[in-house]
Amino acid sequence: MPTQRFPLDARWALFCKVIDNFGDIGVCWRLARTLARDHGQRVTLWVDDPEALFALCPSARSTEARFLAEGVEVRRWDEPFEASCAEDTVADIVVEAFSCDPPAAYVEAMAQRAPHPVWINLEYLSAEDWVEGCHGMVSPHPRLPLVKHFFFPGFSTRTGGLLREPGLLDERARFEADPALRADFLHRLGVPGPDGDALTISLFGYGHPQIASLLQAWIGSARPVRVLVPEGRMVPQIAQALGLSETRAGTRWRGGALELVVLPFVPQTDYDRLLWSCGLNFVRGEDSFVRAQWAARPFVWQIYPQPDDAHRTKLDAFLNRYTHALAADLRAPLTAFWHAWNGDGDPGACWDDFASALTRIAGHDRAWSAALAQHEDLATALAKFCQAIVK
Ligand code: TRH
Repeated sequence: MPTQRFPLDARWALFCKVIDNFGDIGVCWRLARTLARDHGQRVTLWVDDPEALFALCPSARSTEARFLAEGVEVRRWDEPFEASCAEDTVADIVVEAFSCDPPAAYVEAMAQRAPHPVWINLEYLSAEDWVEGCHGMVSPHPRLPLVKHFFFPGFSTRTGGLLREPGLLDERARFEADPALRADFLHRLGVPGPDGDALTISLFGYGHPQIASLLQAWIGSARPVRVLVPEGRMVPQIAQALGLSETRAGTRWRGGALELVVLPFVPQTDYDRLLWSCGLNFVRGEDSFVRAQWAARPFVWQIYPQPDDAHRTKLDAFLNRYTHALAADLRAPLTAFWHAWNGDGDPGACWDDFASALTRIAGHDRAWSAALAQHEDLATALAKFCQAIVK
């Protein structure tokens, strides 16, 4: 479904607390940017840790508490939050990401404003069935005349959908159609020469206790494997397993069928190009997980671990949806590898079966991505949702 620019002309405030890693700011920055750039909205992004934003968007770097980046006004969310700061900026639509609780002074100012702003809690992404029932539910404030609306991303038309910028899939198609774009992109990242018949893999993850076993499987693989690892938590573990003394971007290692290259952590817009350049993408958390699906290539998801193994239910809910239309002889190796990569099994031992299935799984990923693209994207769905509340 082509993304439509929506008619709303509103002031938005997005609140983002960086709990850890890059997923909180990754989702908020992507939403803020698409609302401002693609849909002409006036957006302020309040973030408590702008450094995380600068990692995703180095050109935004600023020492100011308030600055403009790619059409978005970014403001540092300091505590204590000054009430005057809230009063002059209360927006028409207030989005708190992942129940991060906007500052009390801001919420008080929302209650003073007439009409009251639309208040959204943007939830975490899950493929579980209960999400459809909870999407759009409301929660009245215990004391103030305000109502919070729960907006759930998701994989069905009865949810808020997935973030997908207009033109993203056309951009991917142009990139895929022009091998020179890919070669130039990889060259700029320090990846040496063409990959020949190697399987090129991007490896983004939280680290893995059994990474050594997977590296051994790649070293002994029949097909050459070129692994591109962005700087981050995975690299020290790999360095230890391979005995590397260097861990910085530019580090290369060869052994058996494996060629490994440490990449710089790329800007968020380039991360899509990295995914489009690979035959298999290891992704994690929430935002990279969604981008791998827009890349329409085989991928492996390392889910964010939660207490009491709650993430396992979430993992299987996604696997059930995603592999529903997959032939049983492909579903089994895919599921075994995904489980192993999430701590239930040995990824090295599952690699060969999974690798043999990849060519056919790739066809499925194409279809899966195209089917998801039939749904309305999250920014459009959110704006329509807010507009319906205002009316
Ligand atoms: O970093 P993540 O693991 O994020 C999270 C957080 O841990 C969060 O607390 C949790 O709630 C959430 O997961 C579920 O993974 P994620 O969501 O994929 O975010 C990574 C972002 O980093 C994403 O926007 C892509 C981006 N990125 C780059 O811009 N450049 C890179 O080189 C890489 C590897 C990633």
